[in-house]
Amino acid sequence: MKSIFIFSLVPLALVFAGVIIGSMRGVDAEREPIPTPPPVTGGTPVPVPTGTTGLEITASNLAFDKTTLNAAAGQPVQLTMHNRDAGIPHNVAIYTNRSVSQSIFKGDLHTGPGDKVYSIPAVSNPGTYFFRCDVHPDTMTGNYIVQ
Ligand SMILES: [Cu+2]
Repeated sequence: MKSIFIFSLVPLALVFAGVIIGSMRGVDAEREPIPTPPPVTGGTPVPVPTGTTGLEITASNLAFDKTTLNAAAGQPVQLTMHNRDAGIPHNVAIYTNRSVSQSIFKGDLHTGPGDKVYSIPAVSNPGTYFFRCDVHPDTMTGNYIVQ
């Protein structure tokens, strides 16, 4: 009776050994570099928080698809920039006027293709402000209108 019991333990021990060796291999696999996922293009839009204006702009062929962005006075803006230009950095920066001597917001550069979400602080004074891509200041410009 005792020997039968021991024999029945042998397969169990083999299974245990297999699990342990398998988990050790798993640890080794975790040490290998994890490949960086490709940038998300046209993926799930980032939800706009309540009390925030959601805006979008597309940069394509070294141009913005719009020359006007409309914001509500006193309300922050979540601006999603879709950069369709592969290998080319763009950003959105907002200035008090075309002299660009005083900035309201300077978005980080983002190299396409992919999306970049900017959190622009609220502007309390209504008026027509100026936005541009700092990399292409002559061609990628527009009015940031606060009402
Ligand atoms: Cu640009």
